[in-house]
Amino acid sequence: MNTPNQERNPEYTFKFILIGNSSTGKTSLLQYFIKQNAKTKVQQTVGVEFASKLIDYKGKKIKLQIWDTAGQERFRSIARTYFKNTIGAIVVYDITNQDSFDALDDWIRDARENGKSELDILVVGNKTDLIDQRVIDKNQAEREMKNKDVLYIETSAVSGENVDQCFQTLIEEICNKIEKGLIENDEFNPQLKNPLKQNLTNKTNNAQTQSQRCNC
Ligand SMILES: Nc1nc2c(ncn2[C@@H]2O[C@H](COP(=O)(O)OP(=O)(O)OP(=O)(O)O)[C@@H](O)[C@H]2O)c(=O)[nH]1
Ligand SMILES: [Mg+2]
Repeated sequence: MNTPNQERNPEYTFKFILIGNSSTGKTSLLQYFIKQNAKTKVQQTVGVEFASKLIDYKGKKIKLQIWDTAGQERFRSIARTYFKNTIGAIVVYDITNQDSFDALDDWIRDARENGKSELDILVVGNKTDLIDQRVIDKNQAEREMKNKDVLYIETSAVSGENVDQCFQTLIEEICNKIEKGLIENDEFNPQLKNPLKQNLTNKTNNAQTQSQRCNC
């Protein structure tokens, strides 16, 4: 269990963003990750939603701030404004939906154009529980994502398969880069960078989602 002090003073704070076509399961994946069970009714996201969770990674406390964007076209320009300071982008498609797979190039381009140069991108093929409806072959998807130089994982927000691993994969990748000195350590340690800002960011609650619009 996390103590109030650990909540206030995580070793790192990582900002992630969830993007991808509407109905691919971004909100469902986030809900599962936060609550550790499937949500029966999920509302289409309007604008952007926010969730925060404190993670233990190899003995380090890492605070994840996750922005869940709306996939509908009319919200796309809003989503682009949320890439500031984002270190991990999770691009979700639905393995039963060809259009959502075809749209990946656009979403990846958005992430690369609007995110930091160090931004790590993880593509997620969601809805693996719908085995009979799969239209995207797993091996083909893995090959294509390797060519695009992005990470790849398949998940189900209904069964929970690989949901934790999805976030874990990005955390691991980023921590490896920090260890190798490829990303500045203090970039994600607000205590080192700006103590005042740290106090402000820590006002978000752990493991709790809340709808809000924020341009931080
Ligand atoms: N079978 C199955 N259904 C899923 C899965 N993930 C999400 N869904 C369903 O797909 C629908 C869309 O899920 P959402 O989480 O709202 O999708 P979204 O990507 O957040 O959509 P927007 O907010 O419009 O961008 C809902 O009916 C979910 O219950 C999954 O892994 N398996
Ligand atoms: Mg949503």
